[in-house]
Amino acid sequence: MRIVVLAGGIGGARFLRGLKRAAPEAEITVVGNTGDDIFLFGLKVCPDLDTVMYTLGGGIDEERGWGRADETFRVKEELAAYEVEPTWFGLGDRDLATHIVRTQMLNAGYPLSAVTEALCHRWRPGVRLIPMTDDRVETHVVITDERGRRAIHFQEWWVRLRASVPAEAIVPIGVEEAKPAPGVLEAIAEADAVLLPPSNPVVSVGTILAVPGVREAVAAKTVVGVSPIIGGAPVRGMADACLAAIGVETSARAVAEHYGPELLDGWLVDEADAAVADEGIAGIAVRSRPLLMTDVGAAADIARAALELAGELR
Ligand code: FO1
Repeated sequence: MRIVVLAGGIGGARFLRGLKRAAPEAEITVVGNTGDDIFLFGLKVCPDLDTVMYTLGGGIDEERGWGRADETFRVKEELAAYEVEPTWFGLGDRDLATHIVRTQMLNAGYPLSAVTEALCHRWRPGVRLIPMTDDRVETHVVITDERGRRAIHFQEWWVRLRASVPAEAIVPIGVEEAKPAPGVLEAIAEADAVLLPPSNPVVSVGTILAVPGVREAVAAKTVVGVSPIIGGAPVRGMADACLAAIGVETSARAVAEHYGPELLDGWLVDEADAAVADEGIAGIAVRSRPLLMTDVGAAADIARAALELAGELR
């Protein structure tokens, strides 16, 4: 069975760990979000690609959900001692090696997809991880604060501000000119199912779908999504702040309607939102079941349910 997953960071990575257990024989291709990428100290940092690679490769810091296990922050401390900014982004010493290797390869002319493949030779995530595009896309957020109305990098809004200042607009800069990375459209076309994990529907899944050609390719397939919202709140992260920015209510129903029946064929909601399954959503088959990924087994059960629903709908 060939499965394609459009994944962002922590939620997507944890879902993928369950999917691997639920479908050990499946050929899984992950199309990773790169809108969160940021250049820091001359290095290209790819948070969502690294979170998937480390989580599936066994190198993730389980408690944080991002960055490396057994991490130290000596370089970060030294940079702060020089008073260089930004001091608000936690680049660990082990993690820096990934960004140094990535940046070296990019500077040597390798596309991000080739770099990601090379990094995965070490981590062996057990899936094919492809960035959504090899072109530069960077999500920026428009806010108004004491310095007036301005655009800041998504990571500054997310990490330094903790999304505490309303996002007036969320703009994936460069996405209109971006091309799907080699293999992305082919993997989607050959897939038996495309799964939308409980990643951020705006800045992760939404950004991947915004790469020209991707949404149309995905919409042609059997697509099942897993709600990132349970009982009106995101399980983790600040998807509510992102949904508010685009005028979408933070609910399992609203996110499915936002994706739309032309994209989604099936939608899993938590038992807290069973009413959505009872009432139904036009054009989308809704099922309710526990959606908290409390451990790998729970994530595997959710992934299995998503695959079963996809099988019903194919
Ligand atoms: N998230 C934080 O909340 N604080 C951090 O200091 C931080 C550092 C960081 C470093 C590398 C990396 O790959 C991810 C990191 N993240 C941090 C998470 C990151 O902001 C998010 O994973 C995504 O961009 C949103 O999904």
